[in-house]
Amino acid sequence: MTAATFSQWMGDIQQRTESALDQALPDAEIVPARLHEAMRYAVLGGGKRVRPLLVHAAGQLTGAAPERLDRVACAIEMIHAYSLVHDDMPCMDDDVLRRGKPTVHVQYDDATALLVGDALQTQAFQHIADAAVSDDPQRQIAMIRQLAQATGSRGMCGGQAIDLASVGLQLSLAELEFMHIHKTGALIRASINLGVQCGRLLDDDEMASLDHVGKVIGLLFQIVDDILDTEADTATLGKTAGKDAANDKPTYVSLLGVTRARELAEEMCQDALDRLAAFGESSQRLAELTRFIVRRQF
Ligand code: GRG
Repeated sequence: MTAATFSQWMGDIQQRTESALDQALPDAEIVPARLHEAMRYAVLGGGKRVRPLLVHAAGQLTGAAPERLDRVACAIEMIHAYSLVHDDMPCMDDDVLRRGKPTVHVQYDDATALLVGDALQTQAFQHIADAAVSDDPQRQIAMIRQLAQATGSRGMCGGQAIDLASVGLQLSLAELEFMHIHKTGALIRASINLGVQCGRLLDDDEMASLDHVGKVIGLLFQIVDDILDTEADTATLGKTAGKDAANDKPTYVSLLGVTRARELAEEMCQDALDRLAAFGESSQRLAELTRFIVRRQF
């Protein structure tokens, strides 16, 4: 394992992801220039890049080539950026601030924001299909299928539909969990599963264990997001704080209170770390990243 500290590693992956995304997106001068400029505005120069970090950390478990991980990381980050652009639109969460700057529909217009999301989603699938991310073409097709499932109506879009239908309702913990396993969790889980599959094959038990880790990290990411929405300020988050309560949305905090929500996130973190311990040193970055996600301040 490299001697770099976790924060050096994180900075390195964030930097290489920025440059890989810059390369992967169409130039802002290419016609239709306004759409391409807005796509770049949505993706570049912001965000924690948690999903690319997860892809790279997971890839270390199977010795995956960094270039393959970049490709998967870019595809997933483009899908994530698309979801943020659409989520911020007036027909959904109606927000004006994202990653510390005006949201895409504010900076451009609604129609452009819609097209940015559409184009980023298709660009993501083109990007992951354009070059080998596995030695086995059948596995590559399976990976693309998994990403499609995580993104669509049985994944992130489905979770978003449940979220929109839940405003003003009192959900049970199980219902809240179901929503977030899909809305936020599916793409986070896919980040780990796809990152792992860029390298050597693992057996079914190992894959199942890492899939469980992905599910747990997806949920704890959302619990922390709910806590930060109540505790952090808008400047720190780079997005409007306090939106969940203002929109009467059910959250882990509204259901459990901050103290229990924080405890639950720590319990889930420990569950993930216990599973990762079985993979020894190769899981170091994923374990560190899990702790970072729980303790993050933004
Ligand atoms: C519009 C199809 C569609 C889906 C939207 C993920 C999502 C579904 C909406 C985002 C709204 C939201 C605030 C969800 C909570 C968790 C989350 C995904 C937060 C944003 O992700 P971060 O913190 O953002 O990784 P950065 O900007 O750091 O990339």
